Amino acid sequence: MKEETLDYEDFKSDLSSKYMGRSVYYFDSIDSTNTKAKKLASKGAKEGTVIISEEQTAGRGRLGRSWISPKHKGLWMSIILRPNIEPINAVKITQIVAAAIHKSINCLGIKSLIKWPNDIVLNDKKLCGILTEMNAELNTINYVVIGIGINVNLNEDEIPKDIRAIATSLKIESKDTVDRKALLCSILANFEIFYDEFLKNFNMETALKICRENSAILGKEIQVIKKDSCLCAKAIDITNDGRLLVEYKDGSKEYLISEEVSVRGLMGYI
Ligand code: BT5
Repeated sequence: MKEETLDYEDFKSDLSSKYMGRSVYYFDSIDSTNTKAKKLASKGAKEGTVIISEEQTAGRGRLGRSWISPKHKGLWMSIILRPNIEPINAVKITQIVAAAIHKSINCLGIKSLIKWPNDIVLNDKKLCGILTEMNAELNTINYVVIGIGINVNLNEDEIPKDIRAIATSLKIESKDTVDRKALLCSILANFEIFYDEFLKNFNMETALKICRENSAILGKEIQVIKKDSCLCAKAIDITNDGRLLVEYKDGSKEYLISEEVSVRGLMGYI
């Protein structure tokens, strides 16, 4: 049986967005869609351009970590954005993307949660990771690349043993194969709506509401992992500008910025 593919011709008739995903670079295999997106963005690729690949041979996570991306099993893609905002505000886009992905997954009847800053989780395991990268001058953004990796139809034996305890897929959890094309179109459409709302008046209320109401960590004890430290804290709130407010055991509070930290539950991944 021929594998379902994610070339633009395969999904354009199902896509309702105006510009998100209307210019698509499609690959059967690539090292990393984010790396390719950055190259294309620096050559002038326009806002909403999507780079999508059936597999990645060197998929990247944050802080030099790797992202496994087996062929035809997931959504491995990057979106090029050119927001006219201060560079400091670019991190907010990660929350907007997370909300859009969450909404699309929920529409499938699958109840995922958002783990600030960049994961979507299901049954305490990671289903999706977001990697936001930016090229900017002091006051202007040249481009932002949003990398999205969603484990869609991986079977358990297709997840490497060393991350099997912390990773899952939509298929594993729902016990059903999921239509990647429909999910892709839904994410692009939802993201365009939230992103436009954000650009119009810096309003990310809809996205933040989704992130707060479906948070995997708010109200819970978590570990705040920085370069040289790991402290226990309670996750209190996600602020209007997308930072995580935590309270440490000694009563002191801190607003965390996504690039600086990882958070974990006290027991296992969440
Ligand atoms: C992330 O990093 O979660 C961001 C992942 C972004 C991947 C997309 S795919 C398309 C685009 N092109 C790229 O090259 N990247 C983006 P981080 O929070 O650092 O999590 C990475 C960690 O997640 C790894 O160290 C593993 O423990 C785990 N991991 C690796 N592959 C995974 C997978 N497929 N599913 C779940 N967990 C995974």
